[in-house]
Amino acid sequence: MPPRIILDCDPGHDDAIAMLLAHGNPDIELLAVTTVAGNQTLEKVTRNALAIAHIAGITDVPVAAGSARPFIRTLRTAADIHGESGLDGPSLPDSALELDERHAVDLIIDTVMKHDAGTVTLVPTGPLTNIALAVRKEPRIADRVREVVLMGGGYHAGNQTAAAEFNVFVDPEAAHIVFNETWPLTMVGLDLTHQALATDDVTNRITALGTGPARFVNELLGFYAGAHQHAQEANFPPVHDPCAVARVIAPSVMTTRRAPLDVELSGSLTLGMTVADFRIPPPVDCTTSVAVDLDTERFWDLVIDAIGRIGEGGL
Ligand code: PIR
Ligand code: CA
Repeated sequence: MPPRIILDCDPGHDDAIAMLLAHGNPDIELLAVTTVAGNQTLEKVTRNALAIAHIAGITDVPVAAGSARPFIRTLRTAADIHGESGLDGPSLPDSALELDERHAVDLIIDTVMKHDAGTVTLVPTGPLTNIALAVRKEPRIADRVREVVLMGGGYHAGNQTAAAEFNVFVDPEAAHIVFNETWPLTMVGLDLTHQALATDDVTNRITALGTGPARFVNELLGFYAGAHQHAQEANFPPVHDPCAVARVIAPSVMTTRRAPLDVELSGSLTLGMTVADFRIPPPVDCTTSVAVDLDTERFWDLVIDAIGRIGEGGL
């Protein structure tokens, strides 16, 4: 049976590509898409999620809106990278799809509880507000999910501050809850995702697919690359979020290292930093890991193959 995931996201250019990978790859089952404020406001990222689902023809997967702000802190968005809409670049269709009526937290809980224990993996690619709320509301999900494979954090440098990655920095208290739960957790952080660069070869291969969804992805990557060029003087932008999905589809696409993890909540320079304890050996009961090395070629093969399989998408 293919692994099943719930994608909790804040689309977001790379979140959009994570959705396409999860939908187009035959070796994973996308059970639900839930949204959280992060890259843009909840209203905007939710509209974006529905537009992406429309373009890709994701019609049989519930999409639910979740938390509009972090637990304690004021919402910070990433408009410098993702634009005013959260998904600047392509023109977005008015989606023919409707939102699930449930709050994202309830959709996550319902989905995990109705499937067999150990079969559902949570894949958060935005701030961790919904996931933290879900496990507080229904603590039984901690034993029931197979694993949490999240894009966030890093063990070597930040992107929002010197020490902190955006998703963790936006809602560090939520991240603290998620990282300290009993569920197995893999942190696919910046150390890994900065190996997933959208090079010219990647965009050329996507262009060659010649489909509507492929054009959509390249319009996304065009804006996203320009924003990184402007903000960070980076030649090719890191495409973070599909890395977490790829890890669930094909675990050997990256190497990982077991290490205890925690989230800094009080440092004046290090708020939102994820701290990995690399002293060896790791404690025998350690169930957290960090992603280290990406098989870049295989990763892009997975992404491009999935976009190809979506064909013209649509409804
Ligand atoms: C935020 C992001 C990406 C780049 C910047 N500079 C800020 C978003 C992506 O959607 C990804 O989930 C994560 N947050 C990377 O920090
Ligand atoms: Ca994201």
